[in-house]
Amino acid sequence: MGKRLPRVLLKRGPIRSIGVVGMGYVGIPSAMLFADANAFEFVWGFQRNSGTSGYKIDMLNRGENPLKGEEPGLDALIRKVTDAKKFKCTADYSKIASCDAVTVTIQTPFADAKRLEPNFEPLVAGLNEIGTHMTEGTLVSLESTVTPGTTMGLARQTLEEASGMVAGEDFALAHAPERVMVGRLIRNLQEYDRIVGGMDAASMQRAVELYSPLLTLGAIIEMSATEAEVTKTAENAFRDLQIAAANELALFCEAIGVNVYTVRSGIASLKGEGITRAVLFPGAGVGGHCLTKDTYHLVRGAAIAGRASDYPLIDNSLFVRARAVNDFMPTHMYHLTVAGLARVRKTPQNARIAVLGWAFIPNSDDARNPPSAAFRDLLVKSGARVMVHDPYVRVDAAISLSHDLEDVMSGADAIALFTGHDAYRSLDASEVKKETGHPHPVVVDGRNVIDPDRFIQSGFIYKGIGRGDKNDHSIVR
Ligand code: SAJ
Repeated sequence: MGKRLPRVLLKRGPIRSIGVVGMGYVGIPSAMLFADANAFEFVWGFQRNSGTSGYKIDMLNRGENPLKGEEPGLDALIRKVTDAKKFKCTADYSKIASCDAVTVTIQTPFADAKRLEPNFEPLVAGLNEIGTHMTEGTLVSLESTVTPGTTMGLARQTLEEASGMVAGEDFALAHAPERVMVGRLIRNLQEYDRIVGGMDAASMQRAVELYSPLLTLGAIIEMSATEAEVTKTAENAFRDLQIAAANELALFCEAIGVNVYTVRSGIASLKGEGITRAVLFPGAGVGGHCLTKDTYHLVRGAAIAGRASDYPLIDNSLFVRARAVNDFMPTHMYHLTVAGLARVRKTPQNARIAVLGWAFIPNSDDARNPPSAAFRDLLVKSGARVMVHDPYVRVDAAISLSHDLEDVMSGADAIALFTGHDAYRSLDASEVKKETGHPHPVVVDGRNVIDPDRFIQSGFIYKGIGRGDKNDHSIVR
């Protein structure tokens, strides 16, 4: 740790003004919570005035919430802190000069996950702006999910080059990954433990001063910046791995003709001191913005660290294998659909297929990396006509996405359930069959939302992920 930084921070005094760079799902709620904290005087929200997201600047300054979907407490909080003149959104990065602490909440998608190529461009652009305008004694805290080694590598270099200052001497640097989830952004920021990775003791102390006022139930967990990066990416890689294990078990149960859900509850009955079997749920695939990329960030970390070790090469990584299992599930849904159609001597060619669910999680409009997309593409390639329904996602002619469920199911030779929206749990088998107009339509359940026997008794050809006990049922004429 540099000797100079503690003195510089002492001279600067306590954190009073904060800058949050990137007004998205992470930046907006955290900026509002910082602004609402008595410990701080003012918060600048920085947003590039780009064609796609510049509109957020005026919305936020009018006290309006630019995020879609239900976020309890957020609308009121935005109005409260803007009325109290404790928050302002701007595209003018020079205001960073007045910030004692700057948090970076810029997205880090993968340009090409298969080649492990992340797109760090927006992040580097943001870091350059911060470096250009920040002043001595500023704390920069990276919240974006990054490849382990980025904070102490790329981020540190970019900030030092742009500012002409030295991290750990002239300014403090930390990584404090976000754990927000759509639908509970505010609650998560207040109640989840906060991993804080300072590059040195002074940076750590400064970051603890910044984040402590946000926490109600959550506690601060201190570690190094790189350990914080590994924690964040690994916690999602582990979730993806657990889902992949459930998916592989489901495929196995189909292969030997048993019900995976019976097996799952059997496994879950093994309880006791220190015994865990977190069997998650098999399904039609893994979508979203976190699990689909964080494994690749994690694994890439070993490559850029460049240390000789026994760590498996990328294609041997268990985590990357798990990604492949989860990415196979939409293809498995396609195979189940083809097998179902074959039972009534149909093929996907010219068939009309209804996809129920485009959002990647139930009862949400979040359609980032939807597993349904891969399924739809396979069917279109096989000459099928695909209609999509989702009650939450915006209507989209390009993928024939409609909010009219009857219309989407009308004439369908097969219906594939991709998202576990509550609306689909109450589908009435005979009603649905009437909508399709076929004596033996196919139904493929990717999220265990319907009762197989009800649909089989109504004359459907049923296929379900993990339902080896039902998938070869006799057809009820
Ligand atoms: N999924 C399954 N089986 C399961 C659980 C999920 O197939 O048992 C699928 C979902 O259908 C979805 C995908 O996986 O397509 C991702 O679902 P998710 O519940 O993991 O939701 P995410 O992607 O929003 O994950 C976020 C993560 N949060 C952060 O990165 C801050 C993750 O760490 C959380 O564990 C997760 O939310 C959560 O638990 O809600």
